[in-house]
Amino acid sequence: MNRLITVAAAQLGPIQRAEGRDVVVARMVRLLERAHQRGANVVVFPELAFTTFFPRWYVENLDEADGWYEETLPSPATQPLFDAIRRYGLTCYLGYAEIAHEPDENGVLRKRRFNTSVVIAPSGEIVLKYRKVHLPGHKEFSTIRKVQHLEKRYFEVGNLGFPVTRAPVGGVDVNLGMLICNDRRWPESWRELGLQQVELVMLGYNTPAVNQENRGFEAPYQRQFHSQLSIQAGCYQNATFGVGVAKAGNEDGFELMGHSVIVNPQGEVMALASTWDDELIVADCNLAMCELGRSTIFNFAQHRRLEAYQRIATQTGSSAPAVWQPGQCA
Ligand code: CDT
Repeated sequence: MNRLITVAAAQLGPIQRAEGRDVVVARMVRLLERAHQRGANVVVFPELAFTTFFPRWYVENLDEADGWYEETLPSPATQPLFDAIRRYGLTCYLGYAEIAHEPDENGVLRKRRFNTSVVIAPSGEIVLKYRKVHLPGHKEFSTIRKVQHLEKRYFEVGNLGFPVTRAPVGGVDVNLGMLICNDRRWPESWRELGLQQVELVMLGYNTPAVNQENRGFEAPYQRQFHSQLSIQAGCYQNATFGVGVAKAGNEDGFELMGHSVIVNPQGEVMALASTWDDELIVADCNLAMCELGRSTIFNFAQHRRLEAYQRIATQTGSSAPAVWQPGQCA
């Protein structure tokens, strides 16, 4: 039985540091309107969609950075987005910087900061929340980098795991999961979702167009290759559709990669963005496609071998192997 939904990736062009939320939200509302006109049921926005990619800017005192975060969702500034979601009957993935006043791991109530995404139902209700687990970059100002990447300063590691929920999208019940940017490069993230029979992985990203630490081995064109490679492999190996959505273009002199993409459970690209601007790409996704991989080559219950995977959940860094000696077989 076919289970068809229409998925839209709503890529955002650059957002300058001086640009206000009202301007950005108006751009996002315009993309929702276009998504509705093109028959979309679900729309995916980028990571940290309301602001410039602020982890490139250093601030000494984090409280000075509060203007880049959301303490409530919706707020008066973001309400027009929620109104449009309701008006057009869309399900929506939204990435934003979150301030939460909640107890830490020691039970102490404090102001906490996360790189967060939510799924918003057509009613405006938030149905699922995820906080980014794989935070790249560094915590302190780096004197050797031309551009800072201070995610480890601005955010705590996400504490919600990798949740998946089954929720209606355009009249079809769909197993929905989320990742954020760097998470897409880690097979562990995808497998956590795959083990919950995810059918649509939504992820937003802000990927600098140049790797600051390329050491002569990573050309700019390989940034797109690595992004797509990761998303295509994640989709194929977990029998799911995936939507990767960029914030793209030149923000205050610093370039972010585009190439938003929609991928099917065969790992094939269904749609690819071609600009560094606000751009909508759309694909019709038959969720019945997820069943093939899930019931054959990636039938986890039949083929996974937990007894051989001990290192994966017990060892963080890699360790060098024992040196081979002639006459020994390890
Ligand atoms: N936002 C984000 O996670 N960006 C990373 C690049 C990190 S380079 C220090 C990414 O994986 O695209």
